[in-house]
Amino acid sequence: MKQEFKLNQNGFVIWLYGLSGAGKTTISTLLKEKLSLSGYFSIILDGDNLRSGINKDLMFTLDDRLENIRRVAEIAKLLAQNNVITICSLITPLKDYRALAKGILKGQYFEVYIDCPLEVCEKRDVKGLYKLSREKKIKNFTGIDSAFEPSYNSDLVISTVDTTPQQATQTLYDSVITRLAQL
Ligand code: ADX
Repeated sequence: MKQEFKLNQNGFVIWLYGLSGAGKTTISTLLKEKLSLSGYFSIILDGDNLRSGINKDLMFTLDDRLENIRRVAEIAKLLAQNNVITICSLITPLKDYRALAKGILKGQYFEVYIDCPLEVCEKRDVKGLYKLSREKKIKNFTGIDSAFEPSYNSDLVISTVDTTPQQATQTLYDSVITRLAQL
């Protein structure tokens, strides 16, 4: 008799939010690697990638960001319902947006604030976008001329100022493994 294949893990959504340049993408990638080495299958849904495909019709107005978050949360829900651990990496700048994601994902939502002050993100300026924003060559840039509201009641807050990406990921990984064991 054929055996139906099913992932031997519970679905779960790790939602990383924070400013551009805070370290979300780096930590997502390292977390996926660590989870994989422990036998967990995960998928990354990254704002930048999604915006070049399924969300390429969306800009950075408040309404479009809301729709961006809604779509990603719905995709994450489908994946998590099929036992996939889903790592979402989006700025998700407003509390209301995070509340929307949480409302869609309910008990499977695990919110992580990747905490890095604007000055530090701007100094890193990995993609050169802060410079463009200061020169007014792009508009509605988060933290400069578009709002960012941190909330310190997230499930986890990880500062990326005085830690290496590996240390930050280890903290996140430990917390995720604890939560997975409770599901
Ligand atoms: S969100 O606000 O809707 O959650 P999302 O995470 O999808 O944002 O996309 C953010 C990425 O888009 C940034 O990492 C950056 O590379 C790029 N980007 C381009 N323009 C902007 C902008 N005006 N504000 C923020 N990010 C921007």
